Amino acid sequence: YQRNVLDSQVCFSNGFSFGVATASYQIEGAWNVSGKGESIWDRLTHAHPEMILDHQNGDVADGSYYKVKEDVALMVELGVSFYRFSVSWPRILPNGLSNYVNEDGVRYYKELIAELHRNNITPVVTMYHWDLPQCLQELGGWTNPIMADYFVDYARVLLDTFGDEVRIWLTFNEPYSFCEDGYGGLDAPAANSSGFEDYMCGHNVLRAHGMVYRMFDNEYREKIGGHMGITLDFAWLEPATTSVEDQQAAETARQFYFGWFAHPIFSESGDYPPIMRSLIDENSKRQGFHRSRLPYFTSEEVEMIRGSYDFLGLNHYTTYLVKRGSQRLNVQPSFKEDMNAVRFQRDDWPKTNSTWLKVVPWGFRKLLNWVRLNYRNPKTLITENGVAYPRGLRDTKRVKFIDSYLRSLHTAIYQDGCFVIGYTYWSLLDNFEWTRGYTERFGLYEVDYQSPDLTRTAKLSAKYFTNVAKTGCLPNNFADYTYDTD
Ligand code: GBH
Repeated sequence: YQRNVLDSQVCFSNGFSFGVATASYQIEGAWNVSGKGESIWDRLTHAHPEMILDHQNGDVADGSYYKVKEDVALMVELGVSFYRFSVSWPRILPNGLSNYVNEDGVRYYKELIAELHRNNITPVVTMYHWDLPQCLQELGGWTNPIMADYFVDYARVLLDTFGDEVRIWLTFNEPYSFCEDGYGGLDAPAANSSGFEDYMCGHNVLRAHGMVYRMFDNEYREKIGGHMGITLDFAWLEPATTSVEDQQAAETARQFYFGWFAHPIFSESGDYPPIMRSLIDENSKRQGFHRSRLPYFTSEEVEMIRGSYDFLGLNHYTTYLVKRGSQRLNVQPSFKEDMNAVRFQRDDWPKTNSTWLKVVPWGFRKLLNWVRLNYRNPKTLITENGVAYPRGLRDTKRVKFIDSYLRSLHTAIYQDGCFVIGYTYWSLLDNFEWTRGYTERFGLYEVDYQSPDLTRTAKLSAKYFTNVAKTGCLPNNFADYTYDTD
């Protein structure tokens, strides 16, 4: 790797912020103490350890429930200006419903938020990062329309309890992931119902998001100020060839993978993407259903959801190529059959420790421009970007990953005019990576899972990220971080 020393330095503007992210189930541990209720991830990992790559669970995880000061100290060391974390719904409302609030859960998040403020770190709070109370799952979870009402009740408790101290809110993390992988795949609750329950989940989550945003707007904004958005997962989808067929397939795939949630909220017209609507309606009809498997919004719901954001939270990790699928309409309906496109990655793209994640920095710029053009350049916070490599403190590959993605982001902002206000690295710490257990390590800090206090140790990438966060610039002497300097 050679960089001309005369290259002018790549810097982000003063207002641009750097932060780090985590999520409750992935780091907290303390799964059944101090009144916390059971979540769908507690249930899945306990009942089906074989569904987790290393048969592990989040019972202990990083023990962050007991390490408020220690974890915030790491962020102080990094020099980041915000911390994105999520609240565990069953820790606050053990029965899922708002008639009983668990005071110890409230105490924990209050302490965390206070410690952040003491250190000038802004809390960015995700209301839902996948750990639904198990008792609500017994009612059908997100496939039950009443879940939107219960989510509103939960959100009200959060805004009443933490609204004075938290000004930046995200309703959901990656509805695509938890609806498709949860109701059509192997994430909790591991329902095997793609083409049905995934769409029901999405529908109710979109309603829930819109309802909470309107409640925030009507009842809280004036009192507490603040901003509310939603985090969506956008992998870039590039046509596999220049053929018209593959270009169409790629655009259809974008509409299915991110338009599903982005179009109803961020587009000018609202509602589901027209191509998704028409393909699923047609397929359902041909398959003999009397109604579309993709539910319809009322016109009031379309209006409620349309524009329900102050900013877009965007998670970006990787890129796929897309080609037309070979639709088999007589098989079991599914999201993939409806979309009739297949995504895959090139073998010569650099590998990481996640089978799904190849290093493709140019996709970041393309994706941001697609968002700019399709959704009127929304104010965007990158709420996750990161990579897993095998254990080790001298993680030069992670340094290169972050550096290359930040360069692509920089070009998208300063050359192309994409409206991005900050970047969040996933993750502060190695943590429980869902069905991949502890086998994928994304942290800037390594966690020693053998040690009784789950010792955290900075990787080289933490040193690199500190420099970026403190100066706002990417180091010219990039080589400092690619070989051993100590
Ligand atoms: C993010 O999702 C999550 O928001 C975050 O909680 C997580 O820690 C982070 O990724 C890193 O994993 O089981 O091999 O088929 C990113 C989107 C969607 C990527 C689900 C992985 C499943 C891969 N993810 N996908 S696999």
